[in-house]
Amino acid sequence: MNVSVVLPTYNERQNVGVIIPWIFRVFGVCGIRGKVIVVDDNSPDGTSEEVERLSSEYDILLIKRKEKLGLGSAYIAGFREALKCSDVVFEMDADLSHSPEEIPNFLEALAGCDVVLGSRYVPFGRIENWSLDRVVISRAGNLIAQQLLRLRIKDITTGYRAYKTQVLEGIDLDLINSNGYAFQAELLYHISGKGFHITEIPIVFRDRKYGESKLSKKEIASFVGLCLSIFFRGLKRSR
Ligand SMILES: Nc1nc2c(ncn2[C@@H]2O[C@H](COP(=O)(O)OP(=O)(O)OP(=O)(O)O)[C@@H](O)[C@H]2O)c(=O)[nH]1
Ligand SMILES: [Mg+2]
Repeated sequence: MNVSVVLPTYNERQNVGVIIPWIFRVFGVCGIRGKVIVVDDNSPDGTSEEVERLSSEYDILLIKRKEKLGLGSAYIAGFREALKCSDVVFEMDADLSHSPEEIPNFLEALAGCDVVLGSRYVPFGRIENWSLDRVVISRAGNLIAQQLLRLRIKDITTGYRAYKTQVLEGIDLDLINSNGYAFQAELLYHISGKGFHITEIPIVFRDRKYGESKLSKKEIASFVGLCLSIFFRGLKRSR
């Protein structure tokens, strides 16, 4: 089984130096044949130079984009490459909020379903060190998405996920409109519409130590806008 981990990065120089070797350590211990696909948007802090340095040691594909084009389109660019060479595709934040140690748990759960979501909001899932306002924004975002998209999923906005390749092949990625954080919810909406089996497993989410969050008010507004537009108008789903 070939596994790809897609890591979108914007100003994550310090974090990639830790997370990439850590992912490959887990691959080694668990006997996983895997590669990391980094999608970097010309980070001014030199993230891509650090990734290039690491690629002399590890199996990394670096996709360099010219400017900050958004999280959603970064994932789609990474998925398109991953689909050429993988059976399983992971999404993971590069900022160490998601622990690579949990990769084997995702693979175990994936044996019985099509998509595994790393959930902060199922029993034994939790968040460490987040400020109250971040918890409230995340909880509210999930509540809004659950109601408006009619998804019975506890953590719709999680960015730690594993997909069987056929799931991403079965979705028309060109139909996804959201380019920012709303991408996660919109992709799940399409996946659940196709009837794929989605499972949530608990994860521990830790606040980033280095670098800054890219979650802006504009991103929050476009997330709410996506949920409302699906609720009122529906969205064309892939067939
Ligand atoms: N390529 C690319 N990566 C991005 C972009 N925006 C965010 N990312 C990356 O996507 C991942 C998640 O973004 P974060 O800023 O950590 O956002 P978050 O995890 O939702 O929020 P925090 O908990 O506050 O960090 C990180 O690895 C970011 O570097 C973007 O426009 N382009
Ligand atoms: Mg983060």
